[in-house]
Amino acid sequence: MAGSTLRFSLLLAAAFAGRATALWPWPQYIQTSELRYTIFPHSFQFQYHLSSAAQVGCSVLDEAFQRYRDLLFGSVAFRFSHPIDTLTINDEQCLLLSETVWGALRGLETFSQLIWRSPEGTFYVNKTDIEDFPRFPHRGLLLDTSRHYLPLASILDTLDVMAYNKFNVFHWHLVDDSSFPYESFTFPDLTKKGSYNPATHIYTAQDVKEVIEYARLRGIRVLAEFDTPGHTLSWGPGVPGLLTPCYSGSHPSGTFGPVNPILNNTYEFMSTFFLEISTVFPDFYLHLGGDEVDFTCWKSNPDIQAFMKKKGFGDDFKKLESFYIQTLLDIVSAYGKGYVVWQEVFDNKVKVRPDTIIQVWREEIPVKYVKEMALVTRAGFRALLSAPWYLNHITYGPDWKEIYLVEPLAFEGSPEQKALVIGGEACMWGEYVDSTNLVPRLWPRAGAVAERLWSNKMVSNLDFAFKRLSYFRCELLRRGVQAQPLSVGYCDTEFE
Ligand code: CP6
Repeated sequence: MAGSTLRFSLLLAAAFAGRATALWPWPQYIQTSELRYTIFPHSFQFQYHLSSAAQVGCSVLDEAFQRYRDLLFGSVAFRFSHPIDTLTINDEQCLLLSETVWGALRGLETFSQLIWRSPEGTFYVNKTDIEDFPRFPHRGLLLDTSRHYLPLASILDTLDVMAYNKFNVFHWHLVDDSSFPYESFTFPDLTKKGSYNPATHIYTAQDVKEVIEYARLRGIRVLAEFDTPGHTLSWGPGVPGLLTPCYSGSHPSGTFGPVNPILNNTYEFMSTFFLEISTVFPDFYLHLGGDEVDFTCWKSNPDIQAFMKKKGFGDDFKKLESFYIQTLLDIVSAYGKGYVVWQEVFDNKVKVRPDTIIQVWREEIPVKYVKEMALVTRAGFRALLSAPWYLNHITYGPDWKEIYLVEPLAFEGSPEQKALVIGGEACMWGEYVDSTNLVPRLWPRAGAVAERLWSNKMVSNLDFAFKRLSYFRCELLRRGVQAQPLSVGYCDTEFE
């Protein structure tokens, strides 16, 4: 208890220590002082410490040094291709210690947020000590590239801003009912017939590689989602026979429903398709969807009715859904991948591997999301929280506050259960979002989720958050991100 009291007083002290209040998200421990150092952009340089395991040639950090130099000093910076003679006075060095390159990346971001500029244009950094680490290991952001195609540049720009916020997982909801922009090399017809425009509105293998590498260099994993058996209308044209034909009375109506779960062909297709996906996306995890399966079409189809009878499923279509998902999960498991699924898979009592991650997204149904977190973790599964973090929902007013005040562990459960919450994700569904409105709708609102997932639970004062987030939003503008305002006011940097 003494430790947490101390932490809190440090936090308050820092709140009044001038420019350090610009940090977002707030670090775990910070000690700042009024003492400030001048930074001379022309002689400033990032260097690997002599004792560092990482040295020049570590692409993640070499490139990060370049990016942060540009971000901080822009065109005033002069790039050294050789180390300059260093007169090292202790007070003129800033030391960043980290066990991993990923931690060093986060530290560089924090450092960049500590530097400020006087009205005369001089750069300063206050004497500061920080110890930092994330509260949750999974800090994700979902983008939906099916309802509207997002140009590659929108995705890459988003990854940059994610890194500014210390997000570390890009959940790429690649395909859905509306379009299939992922270019599959095993099934090119999926894209040719399922994308909005196969000449322009697709992600080629090269694009996908670029996203993955751009994300990696910023310490971000790419979690690819291929959602089945629902949300798959766009798969239909490219793979004849994959979707269930719906019936009106005794005749096919000409419309299609979810993936047809009763055919061997379906599973053969999924085996081949997910073999490709397992190799294209290097992350251990794939997201297999499983949400919002509409049973109307399955119910109407006589072949499915007969299959239900044969299997003894009665008229419980959840059993049919479970049959499909279980088969799919076995296929993907065999490729050595782990998986994340939406909560319905858990709600419908599908037998999943014990290392499955359940993503909780429903606010109220079948139970309030807080209760769902308790149920999922009581069953021993790891959980991701998304229900209160739907950024596609907008209202007039400061809605970031509600987002910010969510406490992911505020459910009834043992410490072991709480430890199963690995984090959460902000979701930006795309029905009403494309590249014209993505950026201001995301930022700085997603930042509220980022701080909740990074900072100590006790960092929850709205006035303190408002000051820092407003400042951070201005910093985003300075960095070229069209982030929307939190309230009335202006930024010094607005018209630079
Ligand atoms: N698409 C998919 C969606 C949603 C989900 N899955 C969704 C549902 C409700 C709201 C927003 C988005 N558009 N594939 C649910 C996980 Cl409010």
